[in-house]
Amino acid sequence: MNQTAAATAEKGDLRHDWNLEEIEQLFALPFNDLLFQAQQIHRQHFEPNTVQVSTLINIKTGGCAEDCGYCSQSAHFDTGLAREALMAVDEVVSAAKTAQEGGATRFCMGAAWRKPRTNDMDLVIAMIKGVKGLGMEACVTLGMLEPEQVQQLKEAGLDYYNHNIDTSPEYYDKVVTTRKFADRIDTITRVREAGINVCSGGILGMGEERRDRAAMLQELANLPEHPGSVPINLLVKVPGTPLGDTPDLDIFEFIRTIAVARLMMPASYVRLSAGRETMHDEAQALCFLAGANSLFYGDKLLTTENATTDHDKALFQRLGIQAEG
Ligand code: SAM
Ligand code: DTB
Ligand code: SF4
Repeated sequence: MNQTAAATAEKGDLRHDWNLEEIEQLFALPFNDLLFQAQQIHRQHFEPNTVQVSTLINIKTGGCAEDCGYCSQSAHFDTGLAREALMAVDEVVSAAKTAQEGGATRFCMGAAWRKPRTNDMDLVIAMIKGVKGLGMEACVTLGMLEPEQVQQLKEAGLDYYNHNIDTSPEYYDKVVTTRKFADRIDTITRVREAGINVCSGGILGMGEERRDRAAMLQELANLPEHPGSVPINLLVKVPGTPLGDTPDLDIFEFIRTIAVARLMMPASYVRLSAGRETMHDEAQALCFLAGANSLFYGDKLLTTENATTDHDKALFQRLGIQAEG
């Protein structure tokens, strides 16, 4: 079947009918075969040495009502993080300008909300308009959305909405209990149906099995449209969270997951996301070979450290990678 998967993707068809067994067979390929196939598919859809660069900002920090077991910002855990109110619009837009000067083409604004309140939306919309006014793409991640909020975001010109499914439906309640997997899919559906690009992926290394990683990719690829952007995060272990001392995932399993995501969603940007700060350069290089073609650029993610911009500039140079745009 691996031949079938590769052959189908070669024809340029985007499949939405993946079954778990065939995905697990891709995972089980010898590492070199898997990376070779993924790189071949990657080259049919993308310029191979170009990486899309997004910069993150946390526009509202901490105090979140949800209990996501990985998150520094949940009010359920004591992680020592100080809560902060929603940032001012001009501060956000000036941070976007700095990111643009540094080479980012997309600015992603994250808020520690279960869902935005009606009053919050006006400010978020002003932020989106400010970022768009600079000529950058705007992305926000605000939690669950009501249909009218989705419409407001669309009217503001939002390019991407990030809403991760994070893990398999089966493993979901081991990670978060304050919402259901289906809630995530509902918001993703509303966003897609409003014509906003979906950014959705997940986190690896939360103690899940390979079968969960396969099932997570199955959920993403079998959506009516593949998400335009698929962030693959490696768990950042935050002390004080339930997942703070989860054993390390074998880095080759992380790279395999990137390769399988590339094979299943050939035309999507696969983003090498959280976790780069602790990743060796060699592992990151293998992620690019496996088909990752987007990353978060900037010294900070939302609340934790990212690989530094100086380090990334040097890595791009050593690998002959160009930033897109
Ligand atoms: N509150 C909104 C939500 O959960 O949809 C938006 C912000 S939330 C911090 C965005 C995403 O960041 C999560 O879905 C998760 O995938 C990722 N994330 C959060 N904490 C992480 C961690 N410690 N390690 C890796 N990824 C993390
Ligand atoms: C995504 O998939 N990863 C980003 C972004 N989308 C919002 C967030 C990573 C957060 C890492 C932990 C932190 O900095 O708090
Ligand atoms: Fe809240 Fe998002 Fe963190 Fe979950 S991941 S606790 S929803 S900020």
